[in-house]
Amino acid sequence: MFKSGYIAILGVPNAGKSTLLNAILKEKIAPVTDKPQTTRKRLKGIYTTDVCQMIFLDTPGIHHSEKNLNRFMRGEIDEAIRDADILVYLFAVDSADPTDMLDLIRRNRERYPDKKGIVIVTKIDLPIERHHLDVNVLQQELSDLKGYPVSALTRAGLDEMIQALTDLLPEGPAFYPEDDLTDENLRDIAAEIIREKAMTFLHEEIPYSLAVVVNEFKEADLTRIQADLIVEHDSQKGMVIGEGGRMIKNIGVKARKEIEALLDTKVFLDLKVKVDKNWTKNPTKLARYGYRHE
Ligand SMILES: Nc1nc2c(ncn2[C@@H]2O[C@H](COP(=O)(O)OP(=O)(O)OP(=O)(O)O)[C@@H](O)[C@H]2O)c(=O)[nH]1
Ligand SMILES: [Mg+2]
Repeated sequence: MFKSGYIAILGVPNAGKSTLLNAILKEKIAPVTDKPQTTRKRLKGIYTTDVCQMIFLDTPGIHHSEKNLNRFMRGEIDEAIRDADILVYLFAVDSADPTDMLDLIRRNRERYPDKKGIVIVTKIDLPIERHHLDVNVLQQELSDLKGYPVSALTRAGLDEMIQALTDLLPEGPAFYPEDDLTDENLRDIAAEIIREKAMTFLHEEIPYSLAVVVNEFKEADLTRIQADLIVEHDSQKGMVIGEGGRMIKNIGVKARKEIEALLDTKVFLDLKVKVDKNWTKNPTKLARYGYRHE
């Protein structure tokens, strides 16, 4: 009996959702930074074994804000919940306040009483003085859900988690070829790699004002990629370019290396910085950068 299904990974910003997905796949397809709100769009990660196929949905972090971009991100979470057979509720040990997650779980239970759920506590590799999560509260509030501790960094507990998910999966066929890791195309993954590197190097509000557009993507022995880094205020442009162009150069070098590893070719990466005023607040502009629901 083969099993298959969709599994949404849900958690607050920075909980470690994307890192967990990359660890499950043993391949980096999801952007990860130390800053919250890295993931903006739902991302499929496909994990296939002899007995099952799990289609994981990495989601943006649960976060309240009335900005249009954040509204889009909340829509992405809602759609992932709707599509999922199993809901993975991810809590990081270093995060003390489970209120947002408990609210989400309550809402999901009312709306989708038949969906299965599982609690995963991650980042257990962190030193004990950084463990602020009150596991007793989770056990009281979520007594009907099984819980598993993991570390995406050391891979501790991952096999047990996969086994628990396998048990919960419904019977069904494989939806994707067994070698596929995602349905995302290389051009979009490259754009996310560039955004990830820019987010990592930049500070304050700039990471949240960035979009990346790939204008040219020609795969060859030397792959040619031209991309624009879009910011939303004139004052941000200079910060992204940096003194003497140093910032944009660093972003380019780091992104190029990772894209070369992904494509297994040499890459020529040309980055430009452009301003599109207040794009995060304007629905038409959001759609231009791929932040729209089909
Ligand atoms: N020590 C430790 N750090 C982790 C672990 N998993 C993730 N992190 C770190 O936590 C930070 C956030 O990780 P992400 O995977 O981007 O978190 P996320 O939940 O996807 O965040 P958003 O996309 O912003 O919602 C990064 O700095 C990761 O390196 C873990 O198991 N152990
Ligand atoms: Mg993420």
